[in-house]
Amino acid sequence: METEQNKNNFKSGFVSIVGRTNVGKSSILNNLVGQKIASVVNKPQTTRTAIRAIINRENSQIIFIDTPGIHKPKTKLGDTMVETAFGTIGDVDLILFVVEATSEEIGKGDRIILEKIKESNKKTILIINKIDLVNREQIAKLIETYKDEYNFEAIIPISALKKCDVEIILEEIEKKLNYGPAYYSKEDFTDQTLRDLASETIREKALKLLKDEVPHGIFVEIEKMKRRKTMENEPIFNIEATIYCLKDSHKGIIIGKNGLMLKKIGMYARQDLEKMLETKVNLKIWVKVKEDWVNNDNFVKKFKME
Ligand SMILES: Nc1nc2c(ncn2[C@@H]2O[C@H](COP(=O)(O)OP(=O)(O)OP(=O)(O)O)[C@@H](O)[C@H]2O)c(=O)[nH]1
Ligand SMILES: [Mg+2]
Repeated sequence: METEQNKNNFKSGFVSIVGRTNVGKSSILNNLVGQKIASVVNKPQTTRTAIRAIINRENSQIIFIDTPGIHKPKTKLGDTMVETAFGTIGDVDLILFVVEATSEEIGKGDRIILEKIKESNKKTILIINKIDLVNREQIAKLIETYKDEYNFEAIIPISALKKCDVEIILEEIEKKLNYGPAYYSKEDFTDQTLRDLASETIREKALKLLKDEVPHGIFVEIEKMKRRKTMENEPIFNIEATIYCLKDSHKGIIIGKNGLMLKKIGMYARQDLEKMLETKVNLKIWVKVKEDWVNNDNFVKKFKME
């Protein structure tokens, strides 16, 4: 079908960012969009759902899908996360396959993803991330290794921490996309609602501050989110949230001695939320136990792709 934009050489398409956990997928997405959409933490399994981000360029609209990292699932939540990530491969126009420059060879996890890509036969750009951590020879060797495996549209070594590197990715993607209309309004930059962004912000702070298995078992629900005016007629957001965790002992750790840990999580989250919402924020957080929710179908279904 020929549309108005088609005639004007407008391009569009869906691009899924896949890769093992912790390789830097969400960092790439945030830097591409120039807005913090997805949580970035130096711990595995940070991203839990497929998060869409929209980039509007002069002659194209690119919709990125950040996916949960591929890992060996140990819970029903883990199963759903991996299913979601692989599920996107079939649905998109192009895949960004992210691997770490520090890998000497193709590891087991990367191999599984590579095989899925081969099966799909989709156009794929290989991103070798974290090149700031290795020397040139190592990058060159990794490129050679991957070249023999698949007919990649391009192989781009980057550091997700550098803005100019991510620009190169956008140009390469635009070249490979088909002509098509803009699917989203030009003002949109994500499909995440304010509630999603608020709950992710709180979860990210908890992930960063908590240790061991505690952070992986938390789930943040926004109970209330309302903009109102203060007595001085200043706008303020009232946000009430609950952090669910797996066990009583975890609840104690999250609240911390004299409530200090919860205070810290709340303080850092509030700072980010105030920046994001551009108003003052009044944030209240409760902690509740929801035993073994990571294996509870009713809870886990919230993370399934719609
Ligand atoms: N040195 C270095 N660190 C990076 C780079 N890109 C990402 N990181 C770090 O790697 C860690 C993981 O980054 P994320 O973006 O959360 O990784 P992810 O692939 O989305 O992880 P999951 O959501 O758990 O699958 C964070 O601590 C980042 O700051 C990079 O280019 N260089
Ligand atoms: Mg992520």
